[in-house]
Amino acid sequence: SSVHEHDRPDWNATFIKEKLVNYMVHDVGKDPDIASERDWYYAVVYFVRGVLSERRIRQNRYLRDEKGRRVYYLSMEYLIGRNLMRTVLDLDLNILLREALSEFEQDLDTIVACEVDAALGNGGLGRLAACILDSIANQSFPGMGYGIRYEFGMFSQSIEEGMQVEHPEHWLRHGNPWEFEQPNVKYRVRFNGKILCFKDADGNDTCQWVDTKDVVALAFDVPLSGHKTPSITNLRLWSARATRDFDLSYFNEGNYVEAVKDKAVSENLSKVLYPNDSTLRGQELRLKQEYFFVSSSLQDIMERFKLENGDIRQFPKRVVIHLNDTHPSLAVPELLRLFCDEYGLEFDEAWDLCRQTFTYTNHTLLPEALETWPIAIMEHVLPRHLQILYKINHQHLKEVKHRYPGNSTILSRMSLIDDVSKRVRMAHVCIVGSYSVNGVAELHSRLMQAGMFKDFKEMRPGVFTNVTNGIDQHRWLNMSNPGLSALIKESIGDKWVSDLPALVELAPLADDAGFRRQFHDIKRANKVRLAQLVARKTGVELDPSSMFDVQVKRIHEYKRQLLNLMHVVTRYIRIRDGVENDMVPRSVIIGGKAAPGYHIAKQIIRLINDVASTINNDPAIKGLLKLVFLPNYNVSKAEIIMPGSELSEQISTPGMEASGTGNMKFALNGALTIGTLDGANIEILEEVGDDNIFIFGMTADEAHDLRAGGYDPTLYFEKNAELRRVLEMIRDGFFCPDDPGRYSDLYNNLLFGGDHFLLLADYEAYIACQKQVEATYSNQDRWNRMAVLNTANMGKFSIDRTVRTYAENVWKVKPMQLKR
Ligand code: DL6
Repeated sequence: SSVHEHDRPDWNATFIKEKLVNYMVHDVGKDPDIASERDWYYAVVYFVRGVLSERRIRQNRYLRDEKGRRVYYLSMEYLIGRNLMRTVLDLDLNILLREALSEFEQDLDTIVACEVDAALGNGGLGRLAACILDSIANQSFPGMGYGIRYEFGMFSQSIEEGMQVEHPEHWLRHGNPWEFEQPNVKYRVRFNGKILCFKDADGNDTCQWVDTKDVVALAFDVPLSGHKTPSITNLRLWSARATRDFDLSYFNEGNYVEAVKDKAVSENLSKVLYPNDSTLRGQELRLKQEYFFVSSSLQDIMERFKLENGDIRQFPKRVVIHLNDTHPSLAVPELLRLFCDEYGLEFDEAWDLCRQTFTYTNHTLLPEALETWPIAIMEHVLPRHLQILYKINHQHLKEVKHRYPGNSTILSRMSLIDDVSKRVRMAHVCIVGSYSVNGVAELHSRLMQAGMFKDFKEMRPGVFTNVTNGIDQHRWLNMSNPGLSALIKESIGDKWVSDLPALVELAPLADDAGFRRQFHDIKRANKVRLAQLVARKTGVELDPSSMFDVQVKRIHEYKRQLLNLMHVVTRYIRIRDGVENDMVPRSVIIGGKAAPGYHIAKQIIRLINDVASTINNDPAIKGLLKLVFLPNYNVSKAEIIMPGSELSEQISTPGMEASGTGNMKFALNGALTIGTLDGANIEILEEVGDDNIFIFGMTADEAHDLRAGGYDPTLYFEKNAELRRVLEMIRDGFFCPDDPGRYSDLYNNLLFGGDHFLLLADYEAYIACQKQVEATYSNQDRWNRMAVLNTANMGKFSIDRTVRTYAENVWKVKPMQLKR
């Protein structure tokens, strides 16, 4: 049957108005005359979702017929944020919708703000995954994403008495109008049980996994639009259900409560996103979540493959499965299990097929972020997978021995199993199971190959590569900065919206005083918008003529929010001492969530708030300095923050931030970066040139050498009186006189805990660099020129380039665009 194509060029506001009334009456169930803004939000989403659904169905038919190679993106996190405005722009409905809605006295911007952020991710890794799906659609690659439909996404953060308080985010409270529940797409996922191994009738060794405890995975589809293309990307999210809503045996025994309890336990699997971005302690529930997600996704991929191709040996020709970090690493033993136990392939052949199927991205070098699972837990939860992992390891170590005969050190270093801690190293599983392994920025990929994966690189050099991250310009400029986008379109046209490198045509305009003035005025208006947000959320009034200096990201020691704070305190001291009356007025905005169990990160938030209330209430400051912690940083806040920022703080310890993507968003919106030679900052420097960025401190190699030579933070402390004063004020409770010992742990950690993140070593260079920033800001013409050149030179950081690189070099898939 033909799926009627609604997205026709002859649409007009009357047609859309009728559609909206239909959706309001038939799907929302409300009278349009008295419908609320939220009701209108639902009606509008149902309408655009309908268009996407038609496209999804037509696209799936096309892909089924064409039988091309497809990529499946497996990620435990997707930090999507709000979806409506971006979709409206993609479908080119902005003007028509506004017109249609005005007939009901409704305003699209107000309606868009009714959307709750879909926060199914922690930070950079989840946001990248969302951008990648968008770009797969933009460029019509045949691919889709799989994830978990967490009932509780990333917690929402409030600040109470200066401290972070976490609140559960029940984002599905009012339902999710974007999703399609697929009651017929469900799979059984097995846990626990035992393994029976025997010889079958032909004398082959066979294993059966029996007496398992099962859960059902139910699919929900969220179609994501591409920009002005009929292609979409489907995101399939799994929700856990009990195998039977009420276990009959309990029910027959009259034990109703036990039956309900069992159901609740099963459904816990998709209940909550783990709110840690770089440490995952080996909790059994997390392992079960990972397997739940991997098993259902692979069963679904297999189903689709079988529908299109009967020969399992062709699997890698048609299917590439991308592992977004190690979180989906169980896909490796699971696919092998399916090949051997369900399809009867021999181990060697099955392993060969697996290794032609997977690709893996590493997102961090922090050792504590590398997932390992205790063998004891694996044995209990996934006994068959542990057996398979042992078998893979046996095969792998045979290859290692062959390459390095008699070298037992390398053997134990490269093993999938850490024999000392008795844990499975999931990154090793991903590397041996994949035909491509990449880092996310040049430096990160180099350090990864020279450091933690060095042995693997030596053994399989062709497998390792780099794919520098990118961002989605549709969201991060076209949608969230309408003022600047309009100016750019007036000046150089709109090619950049789908081809970001075209922004370079702006570069000559950096020398045009009139253009710079317009650019500046737009920034100013965006600063006012940001100041309003800050005032609404914190009560602190920022002066839009002060410099907006912003650091927003997860709170982590390696990201060095504390170094930022040390600069603020330094300036505070100088102002109070009367040595800095010519200072450029500055508003420092910091935002980000701390993992709930990360004590030091929470102390950092508290200290920011203590310092803020001291400074902001000190009349001696005379408007020269303000500090504010903006609570509950999330995607929709970022959309206001990025356009309104002037200075972007990217000050991680060199060698520790894999890439960063916030750094790209700020620069695209004309903020200048103050940063270290870390992650993608280095590539931003290459693009904008060293005249247009503020770089300070050491390189990753120097940082490494400093540590190797026996870094002693107290030497820096002794040498620098100003630094000493800053740290002593923090230690002695200057900012918290009622509880003076509050920050002694932070102080001790820096001075006597080794200062692993090298704050003291970088302090002086950072303060000097901040002075340079100010000198530049005093010359607004120069600053604006630099800002324009930042926007103009961000072409490289489009997610479309990132995804194209994956498609061509890693996934080996080609665009398949459906005809309109
Ligand atoms: O690749 C996306 C993003 C990078 O931009 C950040 O630099 C990096 O910190 C982040 N990594 C994680 C690691 N989590 N785990 N595992 O979020 O990835």
